[in-house]
Amino acid sequence: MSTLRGVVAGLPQWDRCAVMGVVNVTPDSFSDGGLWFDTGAAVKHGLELAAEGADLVDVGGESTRPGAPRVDEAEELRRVVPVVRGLASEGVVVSVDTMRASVAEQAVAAGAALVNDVSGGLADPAMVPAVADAGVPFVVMHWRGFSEDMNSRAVYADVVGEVVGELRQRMDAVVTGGVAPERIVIDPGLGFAKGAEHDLALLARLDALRALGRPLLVAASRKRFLGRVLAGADGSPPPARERDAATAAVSAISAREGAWAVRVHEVRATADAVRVARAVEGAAG
Ligand code: PMM
Repeated sequence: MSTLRGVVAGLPQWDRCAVMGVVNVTPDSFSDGGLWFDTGAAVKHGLELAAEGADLVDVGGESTRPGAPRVDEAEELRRVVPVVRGLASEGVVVSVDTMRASVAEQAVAAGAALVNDVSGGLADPAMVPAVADAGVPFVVMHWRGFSEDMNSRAVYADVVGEVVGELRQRMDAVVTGGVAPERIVIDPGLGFAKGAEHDLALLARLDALRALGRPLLVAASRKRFLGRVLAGADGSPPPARERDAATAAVSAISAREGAWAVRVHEVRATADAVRVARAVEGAAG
């Protein structure tokens, strides 16, 4: 089974697709902004996600919704570090969602086991050396620029080929920068400089991403492309918080296609989905 999904050095090994629950300590994330903005509420929510079946909890302090402005460094540290410390001290495997080396370093010092950088190390030149020094796993996501203007970069002749090629370049650069290859996780970056048709094309070809040879994280939760898929006859998408059943469907598909982990806001349904996928896998012998 581990050959199907791959192994990430420095993290526990699960016998199925892992579930990463999301805690956004932000006032403005697109689906849950403001809900867990206070440290105590954020830690409580992370513990609830773990109790519901999250194998890892991803803590972020900067919204990356399309058009979002950047948060200031001191504010990001203030949001993220105490939540990471609170969850790690309770035994939760914590991932820190940040584009800043300083936040990654302080989060690792507070107990984070994984650095999840949506820019794949491009936003902050100090990130790759910091992760290499810390010796922790690193999520390298496909990224073409900051959220403020990323939609204008959603131009592809061959989205699967271009995303795979750009991710390969980032993986090479990250390894050259000193991060051990066995600590790298890759991620197609659904919704980042991508339209709905691009996200769906990537989900249809997870095999091409897996061929990069590293464990694959799929983060589809509540994203715009699901709004498009679920839109009513008048074309209006359901609100983000009504996309959880669709998210769990993507989790089942991703798990069946060999994803190492799925990143979701609502854990319960996805925890079931990955277990069903595991059971079907087991029945195939
Ligand atoms: N998407 C968001 C935030 N962090 N991390 C990874 N690795 N991959 C993603 O696709 C990703 C991410 C944006 O979604 P949110 O605002 O709902 O957290």
